[in-house]
Amino acid sequence: ANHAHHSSMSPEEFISRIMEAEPPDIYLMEDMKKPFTQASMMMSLTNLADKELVLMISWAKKIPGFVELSLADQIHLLKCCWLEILMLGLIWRSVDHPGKLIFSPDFKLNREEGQCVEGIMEIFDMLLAATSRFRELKLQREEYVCLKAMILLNSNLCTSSPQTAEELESRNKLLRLLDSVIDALVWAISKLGLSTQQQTLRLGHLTMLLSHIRHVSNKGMDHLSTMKRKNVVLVYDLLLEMLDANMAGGSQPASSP
Ligand code: AOE
Repeated sequence: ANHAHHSSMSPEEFISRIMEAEPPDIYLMEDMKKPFTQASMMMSLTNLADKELVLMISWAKKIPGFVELSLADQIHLLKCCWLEILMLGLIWRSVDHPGKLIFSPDFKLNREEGQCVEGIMEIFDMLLAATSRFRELKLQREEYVCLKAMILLNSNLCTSSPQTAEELESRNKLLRLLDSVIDALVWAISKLGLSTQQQTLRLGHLTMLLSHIRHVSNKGMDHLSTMKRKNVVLVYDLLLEMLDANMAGGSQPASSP
C-alpha cells in the first residue's frame, strides 16, 4: 500500500487511520423472544461476540503497523485482549444511555429487567459502573479509538519474553507502535482545550480505567468458561479458540455443581 510507516505519521494522521478502521454496527436480526432464558440469553451474547470477533480481526489489521508484527505476536495479542476490546466497545455504545447496555442497535439490556443468567449481573454492574465513569469523563471518540488500540498492543507486553532475534524485533516494533498510540491519545487530549495539568490528569484517569476493564474481562472469561463447562451454551469455533487461549495454563475458575 502507499501508506506511510506509522512512525513518520503525525498523531492526527494516525488517529484518522484508526478511526477509519472502526468496525460497523452489527445487527442480530433475531426475534428477541422475551422473556429470555439463561440459554437463549447466553446464545444471543455469544452469537454476537462471535460475529464481532471476525470484524475485530479486520479492525486490528487496519491499525497502522499491526500487520508488520510477527504473525505469532498478532495472534497472541488478539487472543489476550478480545474480551476487553468487546467490553470497551460495549461501554462506548452505551455511554449515552445510563443504566443500559447497548449490545447492538437491536439488542439492548436494562438493569431492571431482572436476572436470568447465573453470575452475570456482577459483570453487568461492573460494566455499567465503567460506563458511568466514562460518561463523567465525557469520553471523546478520538480518545476511545486510541484506548482500544492501546488495549490490543498492551495486552501481552508483560507475559511474553522474546527469545529469538525475530521475536525481539517484533517486540521492538510493538513498543514503537504503542508509543505512536500513546502520542495519538496525548494529541487527542490536547485538542480539548484543557490546562496542561488537566490534560495530564485526564490521561491518568483514562488509562486507569483500562485496569478496571481488564478486571471485568477476567471475570467474564471465567463466566464464559463456566457456562461452557455446564453446557449452558455451545461456544463456536472462533470464540472457543479465543476462550481456550485465555484458560490455557491459567487458573481454571472454581468448579461448582
Ligand atoms: C458479547 C458481546 C459484546 O460486544 C460484549 C460482551 C461483553 C460481556 C460478555 C458478552 C459480550 C459475551 C458473553 C460473556 C459476557 C461476559 C460473560 C459472558 C463472555 O459469558 C457482556 C457482559 C454483560 C452481560 C449482561 C447480560 C445481562 C443478562 C442478564 C439480564 C437477564 O438475564 N435478563 C433476563 C434481562 C432481560 C432483558 C430483556
